[in-house]
Amino acid sequence: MSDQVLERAAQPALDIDPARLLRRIAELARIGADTTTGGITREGFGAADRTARAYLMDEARAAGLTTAVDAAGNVVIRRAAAEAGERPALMMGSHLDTVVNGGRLDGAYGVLAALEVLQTFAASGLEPHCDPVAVAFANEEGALFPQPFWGSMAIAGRLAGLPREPRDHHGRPLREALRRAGGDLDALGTACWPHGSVAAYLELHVEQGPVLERSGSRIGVVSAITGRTVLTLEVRGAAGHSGTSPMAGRRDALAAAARIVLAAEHLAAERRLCRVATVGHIDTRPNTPNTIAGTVRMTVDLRDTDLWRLAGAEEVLRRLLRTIENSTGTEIEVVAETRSDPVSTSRGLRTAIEDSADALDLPHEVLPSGAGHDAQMIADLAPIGMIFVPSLGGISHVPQEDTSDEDLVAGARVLLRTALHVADTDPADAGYRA
Ligand code: HGY
Ligand code: MN
Ligand code: MN
Repeated sequence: MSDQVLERAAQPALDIDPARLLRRIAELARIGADTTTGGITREGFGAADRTARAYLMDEARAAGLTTAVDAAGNVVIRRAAAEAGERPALMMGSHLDTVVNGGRLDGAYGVLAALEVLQTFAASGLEPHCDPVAVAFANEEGALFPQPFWGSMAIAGRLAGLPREPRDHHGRPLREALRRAGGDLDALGTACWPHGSVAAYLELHVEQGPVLERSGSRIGVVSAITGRTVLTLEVRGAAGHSGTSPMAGRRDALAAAARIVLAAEHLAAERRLCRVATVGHIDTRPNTPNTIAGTVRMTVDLRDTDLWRLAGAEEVLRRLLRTIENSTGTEIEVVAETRSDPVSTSRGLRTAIEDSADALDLPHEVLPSGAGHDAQMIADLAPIGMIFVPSLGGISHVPQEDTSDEDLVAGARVLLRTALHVADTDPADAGYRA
């Protein structure tokens, strides 16, 4: 990293404002909070998610920045003076939506740290080679509308991977919910960023696992992000009276679904065909104690950093679905599927992140991400870099998800320094492209 950048980054003016960052994290955590469980629920394009987006845009505008919502519902924040497309963007961001009853940091931390870095840039009067931009990607989790990475897929131009008329888990169309969030399903193509428009993408995120806490590292330098296949299944059987229907001849959709749950677990845990496999969502109808289940809607989430292992596990699972269909007399249909390929981060950006951590005297280590992130979609457009901070207890997607304030601030300082390095490097000779 050039002395000039280091010297400038060391100046107090080029530090984030820790109190402002922590205040915003605390304020945002109140939106969608469940006071009984302590968890946060902001399902993508739901009411709480819209409130969170409005909060972010209010904070950005109060900071003198400009905000826009694209056709996919992504929130894009720029410095007031910057014109879109004038120079390649240094994109930073993450997501505001959460899983059901999730934590306060997954996604939200990265968005607010990106806002903090952008605001610090704007206040510094710097004229960087790249235009720093903060983005809150829409519907990363896919908790309500099962199209995870919706917003980042749109920005990356992966529209073919998105359904024409997306529906939520209850079959309700996305069109109206997207419009209420400021998007427009018919203009989705306008959300795509052209190739060459992004010089680099940086995402700061909580690790969501135990590695950094166990090793004592303060900063994680992400080497690769896991591949992921999510199949949404509809299991159709025959509802009936649980007392008068003989066992022989039943077409019990929930019994078939139970076999699918165990088959998915078995192919990862025992046969080790992929790293992990999870059925996290199951919705049985009519869901009454004395009626045999007629239909079940469920998701199977397969993950691996090796694309071939992931594809092989999916093939075995699909064959098992046919076997379960025959043995239970049900029909099992894959009604939606989303795939995200495993991606590697840019070596140059990993080095820039390591240099930033070293300059701040923060012990760091390189590790893969078992969680998926918007970064793996933006990897279609630009070199990506991901920075992790430790998760207390190594847990996430639960109300207890937490990270110390010191680590939250340290991560944002590493993001700032790395952003300064990238913004100071002429994209034409940017070594981080490797
Ligand atoms: O599920 C994931 O890996 C991420 O939290 N969206
Ligand atoms: Mn998540
Ligand atoms: Mn996340």
